[in-house]
Amino acid sequence: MEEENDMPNELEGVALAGERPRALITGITGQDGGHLAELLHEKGYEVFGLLRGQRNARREALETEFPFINIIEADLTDQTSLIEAVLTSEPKEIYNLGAVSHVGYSFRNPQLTADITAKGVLNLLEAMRVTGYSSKARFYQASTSEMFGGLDYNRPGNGYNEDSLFHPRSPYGVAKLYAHWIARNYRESYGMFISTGILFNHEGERRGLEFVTRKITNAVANIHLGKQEFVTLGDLWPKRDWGYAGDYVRGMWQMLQHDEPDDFVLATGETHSIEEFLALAFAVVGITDWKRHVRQDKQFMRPAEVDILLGDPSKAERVLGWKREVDFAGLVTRMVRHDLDLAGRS
Ligand code: NAP
Ligand code: G4F
Repeated sequence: MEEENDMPNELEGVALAGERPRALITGITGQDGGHLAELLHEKGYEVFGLLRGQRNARREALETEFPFINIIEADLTDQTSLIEAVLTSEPKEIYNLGAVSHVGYSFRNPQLTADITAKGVLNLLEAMRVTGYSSKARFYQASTSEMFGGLDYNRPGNGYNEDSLFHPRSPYGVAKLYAHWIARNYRESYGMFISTGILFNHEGERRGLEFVTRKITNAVANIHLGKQEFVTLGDLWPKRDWGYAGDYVRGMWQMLQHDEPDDFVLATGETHSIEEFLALAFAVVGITDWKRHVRQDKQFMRPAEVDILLGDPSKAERVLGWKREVDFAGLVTRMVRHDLDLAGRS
């Protein structure tokens, strides 16, 4: 592949002499944004985070937890603001994590999802081009296992890899597929250093309460402390390849340190149902008859479901040396313990 990039390949986790590498993160208020900001700060980067909205409710928490972040007000749907963001931050690396990321929400707001999750990426790539940053900065695109769709006909036995067929099952998955391909297209067309991470579900203490894992661990903690009786969920049979977000942001960074831009799956290679997650989460607080604490409601079911996701991370392990450290049981346990701690304090 033709490459026009003249950046140093070996940041090696330390600040360059006399100059700290600068990174711009979109989606800074989200789960991955927090983990990544922390990681890059530890590695000596100057971190810039894109914050949207006139009065973003998460601004104060962001400033308190991460006082080192340089906040830039911008929105993925507003190209002028993105041009400003690139010029202000002068980044060596751009991590595009901003998106409508909730699959259920994307069915209710498909056009907004397309504007932000799909076209927002194009806006950011064009902002790089018009500012001359297409050859100065490396770009990470947050692609997703939702693009595969989990249907029988395209499901490889040992897990989806970078060459597997796509069949997205939600407006979110479709928007992410556009984003994935426009990122690859800009890499091929303009020689930009663009890597995509096809990440399977990753969770942790920073996970939003609207996602099933955190909704469960938060409820388990409250039920254990007598503050809640049951949790109301949608379908319990779908299976996901669940890993820990801290492991996955390390993989994002590794992708941008590699000498060639490429596409990488990050996954654990294991898949578990929501029922299994529930059983394990309740077991952490000693509850075995967990079914009496779970109700189901159609409002949490989707018009089309992704039945099973299982990823094959062998390329990232081989090429990048990436390895996940937290396993399924470790993930569930740390999330429940974290929520017990939080619920105990409130
Ligand atoms: P998340 O917690 O939902 O965070 C999404 C972020 O996007 C938030 O910071 C949000 O900001 C920002 N955002 C939304 N609309 C925006 C706009 N118009 N302009 C700028 N920013 C906007 O998501 P996450 O779990 O950290 O995931 C990070 C990325 O990885 C997402 O692109 C997601 O789709 C993708 N991904 C996630 C997983 C996973 O399992 N977590 C797996 C594969 C791929 P506000 O606070 O202002 O809303
Ligand atoms: O936690 P979820 O909402 O995650 P989902 O749909 O797998 O999407 C997440 O992972 C993707 C990677 O594969 C990311 F790209 C995406 O941004 C997001 O981070 O739902 C997981 C499963 C689904 O089958 C859902 O139908 O849990 C099921 N579920 C059952 N009850 C529920 C609920 N999901 C949610 N959010 N809330 C429920 O009450």
